[in-house]
This record gives sequence, structure tokens and C-alpha cells, in this order.
Amino acid sequence: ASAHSKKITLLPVPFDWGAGRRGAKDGPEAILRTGLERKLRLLRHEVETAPALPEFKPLSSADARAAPHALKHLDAVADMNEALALQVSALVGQRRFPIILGGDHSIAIGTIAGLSAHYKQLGVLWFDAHSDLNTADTSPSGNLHGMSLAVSLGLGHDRLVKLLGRCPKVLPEHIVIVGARDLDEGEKQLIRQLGIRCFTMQDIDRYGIGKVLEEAARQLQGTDGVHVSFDIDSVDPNEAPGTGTPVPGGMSYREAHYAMELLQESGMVTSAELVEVNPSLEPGQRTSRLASGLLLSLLGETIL
Ligand code: EXY
Ligand code: MN
Ligand code: MN
Ligand code: MN
Repeated sequence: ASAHSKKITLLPVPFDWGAGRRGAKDGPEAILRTGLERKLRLLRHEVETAPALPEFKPLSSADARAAPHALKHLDAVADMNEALALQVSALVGQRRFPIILGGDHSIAIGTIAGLSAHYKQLGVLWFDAHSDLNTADTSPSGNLHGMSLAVSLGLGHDRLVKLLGRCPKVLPEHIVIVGARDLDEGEKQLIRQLGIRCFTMQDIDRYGIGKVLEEAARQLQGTDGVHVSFDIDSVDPNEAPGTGTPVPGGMSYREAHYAMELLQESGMVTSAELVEVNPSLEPGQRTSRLASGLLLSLLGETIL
């Protein structure tokens, strides 16, 4: 094995009750079908695919019809994330490099909770068209996948922010958002108020993705681990049509790949998750292939 070879565990999380529409629970299977495990082995990593997290479902459809300002499917989201946090924490304890396959973006709550049990100064690189910084008070939808980053900052329902005890899981200055282009008013306020580093699509247009990643890395200096939370809707819908909340004007195929290649070169990344692939929303496999390819770039695949 080469100097950079990692002990990787692919952890499928078939969950989509944090999203407004169903289907992202089939993301992990679609991504794995691209041959991700085998291709990671070709990069000289030791790779295992863990059994999928059990499916957590709402007990009744009552909370599905909840008022706009309620937290939809809170019980299912909380139970799933507790199980996920324990698994992620165990993997890091075994010195494995976890790659969590979602699933909607509410799974970041559990992933980050699990990581924060080991990394006291965790850095989070959040690739997303959105910022997922809503709270019950600001959310226009009640969908918890739009609140996961806020929860990790300690803002949200008790059952979510206190997972595994420590709260908050991550500090505002250790978060960098990349690719944002659809922010709610309350999210914008929170970003300004907390001084969160947020590179919008305009920043990527202006400076280029390379410079943006350079700045992001500078911001995360002094962290003891860096988690890449990659929402596939950060990429343009032309390249990633199979996702539940597509927003025009996203990162190009190459911008996304180059970001992953730069992160690989930096050697700073200690875990990753890939979320919001919804295979039911496209006829082919374009989006799951893209997702798989991005993870491969992050883990060392090169063009030449
Ligand atoms: N900001 C909107 C909401 O909170 O409902 C949309 C959030 C979509 C979340 C996606 C997956 O990143
Ligand atoms: Mn997201
Ligand atoms: Mn998103
Ligand atoms: Mn610091």
C-alpha cells in the first residue's frame, strides 16, 4: 500500500425523511452500483462497505402533514442520526476513514456528531447550493435537511443538538460553505451574524474555484480534522439532474472535480459524505456516476 493509502469504510445511509420529496434513500445503492468500492481499491486503499444503516421511518403520517413551521419527521431524523453518530464515532475510533453515502442532507447531523466525539476542533467544508442553516423559526418548509448545518452549530431542537452530548459540534469559524446560490433570508442573517465563511457562486465566478479552495484551506488552519459534506446539488443541474432541490447556476463538472483534486493534494480531509442523490429523478445514472467520480477524485484518482 502506498503512503497515502487509507482504511476506508463506505457507510450507506438509506434515509430521505429529512427531505421534502422521497427518493434519496436509494442514493447509496445507486452510488455503490457504479463500482465505487472496486475503484477505490484500484487507488490502493483498503476498502470495506459496511451494512447499510437500518431504515428509520416515521411512526405515523401525522407529522408529514405538520404545519409549515414544524420540524417534519423529527423522531425519524433524530433516531436515525443517533444511530449514525454512534457508527461514525466507532469507525473513527478504529482509525478508519468514513465515507457516508446518503441519503438526504439531514444525515450530516449524525455524521458530524460522531466526528465531533474525536475531533475537538472539527472543520467542515460544506459544498451546497444551499446553506442548510435554517431553524424552526426561519425554515420555509419544515424540512430538516435544510437545517443540518444549523443543528451542528448548536441551533435547533434539543433532540438534535445534544446528540452524543457535546454541543455545539462545530464552531462558526471552522465552517466553510462553497457553491451557495439559494439562501433564505434567515440563513443570510445567520451567516453575517456568526461571520461564517460562505463562498457563493459569484465568488467562484470571480476568483475561480482554485483560489476559493485556497482560502477555504486557510480558514480551516488549526482544525484537527476536516470533514467534506458534499451535497450533489452544489453541482449544476445540467450535470447533476438527479437531486431533489436543483438550483440553476451551479459548479461545473470540472470545478467540482478540481475542488476534490485540490483537497486530495492538501491531505487535510479526514472524512467525507455525499448526499442528495435521488435516482428516481433521472432516467440514467449521470448523477450517481458524478457522485462516485467526485469521491474518487477526493481519494486520489487523477486524469493522467
Ligand atoms: N432552504 C430551503 C429549506 O430550508 O427548505 C431548501 C433546503 C434544501 C436543502 C438542500 C439539500 O441542501
Ligand atoms: Mn444540503
Ligand atoms: Mn442543497
Ligand atoms: Mn481555529
